[in-house]
Amino acid sequence: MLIGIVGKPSTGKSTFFKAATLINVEIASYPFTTIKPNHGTGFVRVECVDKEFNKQCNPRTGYCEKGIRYVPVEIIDVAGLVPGAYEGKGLGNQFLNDLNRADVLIHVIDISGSANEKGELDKPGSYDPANDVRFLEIELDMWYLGVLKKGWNKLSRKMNQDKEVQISEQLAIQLDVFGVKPELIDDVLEELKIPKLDPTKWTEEQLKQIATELRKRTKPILIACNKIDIPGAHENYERLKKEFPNYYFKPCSAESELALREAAKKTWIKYNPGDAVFEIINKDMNEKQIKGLEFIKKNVLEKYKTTGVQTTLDDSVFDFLKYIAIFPGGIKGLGDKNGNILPDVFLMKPGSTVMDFANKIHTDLAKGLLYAYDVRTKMKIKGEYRLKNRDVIEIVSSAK
Ligand SMILES: Nc1nc2c(ncn2[C@@H]2O[C@H](COP(=O)(O)OP(=O)(O)O)[C@@H](O)[C@H]2O)c(=O)[nH]1
Ligand SMILES: [Mg+2]
Repeated sequence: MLIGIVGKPSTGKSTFFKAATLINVEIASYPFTTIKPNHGTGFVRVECVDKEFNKQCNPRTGYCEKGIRYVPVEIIDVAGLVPGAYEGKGLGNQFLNDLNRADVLIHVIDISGSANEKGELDKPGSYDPANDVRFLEIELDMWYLGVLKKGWNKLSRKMNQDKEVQISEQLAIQLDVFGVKPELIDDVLEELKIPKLDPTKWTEEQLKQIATELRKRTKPILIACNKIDIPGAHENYERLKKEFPNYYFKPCSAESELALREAAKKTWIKYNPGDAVFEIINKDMNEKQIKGLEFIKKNVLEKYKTTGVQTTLDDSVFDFLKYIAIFPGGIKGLGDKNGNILPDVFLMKPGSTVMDFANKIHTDLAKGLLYAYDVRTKMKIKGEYRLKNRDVIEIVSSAK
């Protein structure tokens, strides 16, 4: 699972990334601070199953707080994209390629309208963030189109000579960097009603439609409306929701989330990422620090119930990609050989089966798969059983 943080410069991508990972990265009020992508581990929240078994879990990775399991996910923060990125503007091609493997994108926009199209900061309200919503999609779609068309002439000639060449297979090879499979191409062609028989006759417009549809399916976008703490931002947020009714918008203040997580790390406050409240536990903070926290409470948490960072990450994995969280466990006990209770949680694609789960743990386990147990019901289930979110599964295999 790889979540890509994207957008033009100065919208707060690195702040979002740092808040999510607590990795020290450069944050600055001038464009192109980030050139090399930042890679790190963030977390998504899953309701832990341990209390159903009256147990306390001991996570090997991530952590569990108040019954909520924070499961690791990979996050990448790429350099800011500017219009024309797909043609190489502002090193755009290179930055786009950093996103090849991303499963889902969080588009961080400056909803206060302070950053112009190049990411230069000005007064709030000086720029319309609606432009950014359109611009990013165009860049991504054109990027896909570019890859799709690379070698198109050669491919056309090949298909003219050999009628047996399967277009979906050929395109999938070309689009392999995005993880596009032949079945996905078949699906898209069917939906767009584009005949597979003679691809050499496809028009430029049809190629564009194909690129756009493949991009949508392999790089879905959530929009984090960042800097919601700035006056005037809320009005922009409400307006954009009306202007783009089918889009996902989440009010967000990455700077607030970062401040809260850092304060929690210093044990000044108790705060669990994603929560609507925090509690001050260290009374020795100075006046400025207390004022800062009060600002966040009043202008972000009380208004929106979350800073938006954690919720957007959760929604990207569970609402958008519809992933499910699976807990390995045994019917005779939930511990591993070291006595750790429910040490792991696996994030799996929708539709995953017991066999897929066994494969994810170890290919040998899958090869020798006999059956599995649904640990809650203690029922035996087969390899082809489709897993549900928060299933607890024991694999029984002839492999040691
Ligand atoms: N008011 C406000 N400023 C923010 C927020 N997030 C980031 N910023 C500021 O926006 C500027 C650009 O941030 P940065 O994370 O470097 O942006 P990037 O270029 O998109 O990576 C910095 O001055 C940040 O402090 C936010 O939630 N609220
Ligand atoms: Mg940055």
